Amino acid sequence: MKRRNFIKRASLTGLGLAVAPSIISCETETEKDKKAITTTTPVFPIVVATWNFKNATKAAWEVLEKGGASIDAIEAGCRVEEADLKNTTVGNGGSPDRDGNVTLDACIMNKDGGYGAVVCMENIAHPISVARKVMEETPHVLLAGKGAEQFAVEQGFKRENLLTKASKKAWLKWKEKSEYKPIINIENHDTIGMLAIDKNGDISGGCTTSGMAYKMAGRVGDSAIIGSGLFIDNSVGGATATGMGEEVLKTVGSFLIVELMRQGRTPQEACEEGVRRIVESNPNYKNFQVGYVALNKQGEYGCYCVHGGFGISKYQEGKQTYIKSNSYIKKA
Ligand code: SD4
Repeated sequence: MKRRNFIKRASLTGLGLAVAPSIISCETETEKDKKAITTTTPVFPIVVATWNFKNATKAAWEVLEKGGASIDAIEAGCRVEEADLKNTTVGNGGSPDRDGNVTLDACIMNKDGGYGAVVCMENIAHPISVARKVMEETPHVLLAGKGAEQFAVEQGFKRENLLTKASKKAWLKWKEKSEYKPIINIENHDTIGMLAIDKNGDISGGCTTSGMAYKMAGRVGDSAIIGSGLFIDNSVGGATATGMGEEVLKTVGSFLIVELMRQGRTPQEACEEGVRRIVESNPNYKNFQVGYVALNKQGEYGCYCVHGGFGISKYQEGKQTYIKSNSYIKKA
């Protein structure tokens, strides 16, 4: 029987491209095994995000390039989308629920396993920053609704109306029929999930959304829920999700992907397995989209989705790239 090694991947220290893999094995690894592992060259800093969020990844990259911490890069990047009035699924300009109220969900995780989140929060344009305050300034991890808004105001955030003219017009049009039928890659799929590794090799992540357009009042999706829309483990890597939140929640998708990477899968293999778990237990899978992106501590990334049409933006070595994701169902 082939011997299996149990490997804890590198805790990377030092700046830039430094490689300092530590291998913890409960059996003796062969010289060949050692070589296979130690030849992996991490390339960071790096930032990846769901969809083609060029401006967001650029803002994050600018922080990373100067030697900034990954948590600061994540906050800066996510804020770009939250402020973009044309993005109707994140922050200011997000589509409202069926009653016309814009309710936002966001979470952030840092290199130390810290987690902060807000769900169903109204009138505050930058939930990612409020989530960070929850993580750093309170003994809690998750604030909801009015309490989250009250906390944000106490922290100095401004109350503002997030329902733009365009979003209101679209909502009034939707109300004429009040049908809720997701259209793949169109209805709600601009949620930003972002993962970044800084020059020290530390990973952080964030995810921010207004959720499904015209959702039921009080509905909360996966994006702000630890392990579902986002999970970070600084000894392994991170994963984040976009798409039909209910499906991600039921399979605890991001946590699953990070655990699979811990067991030795590549980010690509782990994302594919995350999607497979969803489609194999849900005969309705042709009717919704879910997309994952994952990043391990070596700076290797992967992405996968149910339907074609999803992709990720990446900034690495001073260059921005859009990467089209492979999908479980091939695009017709
Ligand atoms: C949600 N996952 O609220 C979010 C929606 C989304 O791209 O990701 N849209 O279910």
